Amino acid sequence: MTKTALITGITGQDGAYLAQFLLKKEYRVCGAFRRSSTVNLERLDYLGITDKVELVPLDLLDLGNIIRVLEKVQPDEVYNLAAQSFVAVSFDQPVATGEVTGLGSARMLEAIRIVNPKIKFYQASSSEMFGKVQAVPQNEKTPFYPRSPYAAAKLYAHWMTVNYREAYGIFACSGILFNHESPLRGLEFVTRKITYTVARIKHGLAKELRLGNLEAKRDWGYAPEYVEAMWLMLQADQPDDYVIATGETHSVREFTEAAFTCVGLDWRDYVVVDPAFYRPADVELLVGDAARAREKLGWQPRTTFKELVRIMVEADLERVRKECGQ
Ligand code: NDP
Ligand code: GDR
Repeated sequence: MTKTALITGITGQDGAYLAQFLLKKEYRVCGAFRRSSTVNLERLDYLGITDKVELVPLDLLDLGNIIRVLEKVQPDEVYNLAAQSFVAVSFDQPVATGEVTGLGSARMLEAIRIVNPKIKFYQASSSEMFGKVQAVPQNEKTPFYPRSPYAAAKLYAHWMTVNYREAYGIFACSGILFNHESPLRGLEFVTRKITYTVARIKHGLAKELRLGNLEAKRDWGYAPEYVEAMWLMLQADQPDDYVIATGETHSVREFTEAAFTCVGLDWRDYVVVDPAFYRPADVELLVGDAARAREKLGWQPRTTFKELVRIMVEADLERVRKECGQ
């Protein structure tokens, strides 16, 4: 029988890749988007799947709206990917971030409890919850120490997910995903900012790349592989929480160097450190241990750091070529 999935945050990076993955598995995919003056379907268009997804307006701020959408769509699985997901902005908009990223998940869980507690639920949790890290590498047992309003909101949503599982028996999983990137990553995030600017520099359209903290280290994986882990979690016999990561860490400086090397340039000739991009508090080192996911879900990353950088640089070179009509 055809399964139905409801994905919140369908217009974002992960929403688009997850929709593509579930369509291949012959799901009926309903994509929840928030109403705005211009709905951004760029990523679904990029993957050529806009017409294959049933789009439904949904705002995580509105419980009544969520309840009506669940009643109408009748999903078997809900993937809650919607969030104010940019850490830097969360320092300027802490309350709005809490409303969407924290309480938004609580509303979704509450709606599931009211409409149909048999719906399986995936929560997009984050390695940012480890923040000022208490152990290296981080796994599901590592204590959390959030370092931003975004991370604090995600931690609330994580514990609500655990609580709805334990209190009401809902099949609710929290995927603690480490950074994952792709050509569909938003331009405000450091990896895409780097690869897009490198492509513009290569085409003579930019002269410099302004960055903040070059020493921050992240465990960067490839987004299309990470959405597979979300699905695997909801197919397991029992609901649980899983770290999803590559187990390797690299600094922003290393990512920058690798991206410039892809186009035969020396990063030191172009990068300007600009304190405007520093955060009031930053997360200095993340590296995940995904052993539980490997053992229980059979999930493993496949794309290496160097391959990831190359995929992103090549996609941006192609984009910039088209943008300047070459
Ligand atoms: P994006 O920022 O690309 O996408 C976020 C999505 O949330 C967009 O579709 C956005 O819609 C939507 N959204 C924002 N506010 C609301 C709202 N009030 N109601 C409904 N929808 C809303 O994020 P990613 O795809 O990168 O990440 C997906 C999820 O995973 C997020 O929750 C993120 O915090 C989390 N995460 C991401 C990681 C990563 O490395 N990418 C790692 C760990 C966790 P719109 O297009 O209208 O802005
Ligand atoms: P992050 O991603 O905060 O890890 O959150 P981001 O790419 O924004 O920052 C990574 C690190 O790079 C440093 N940095 C810069 N960051 C940005 N955006 N712009 C810059 O110019 C810059 N210079 C240095 C940052 O200080 C930081 O240390 C992402 C999001 O997808 C979250 O939603 C998700 O939960 C986590 O990944 C896991």
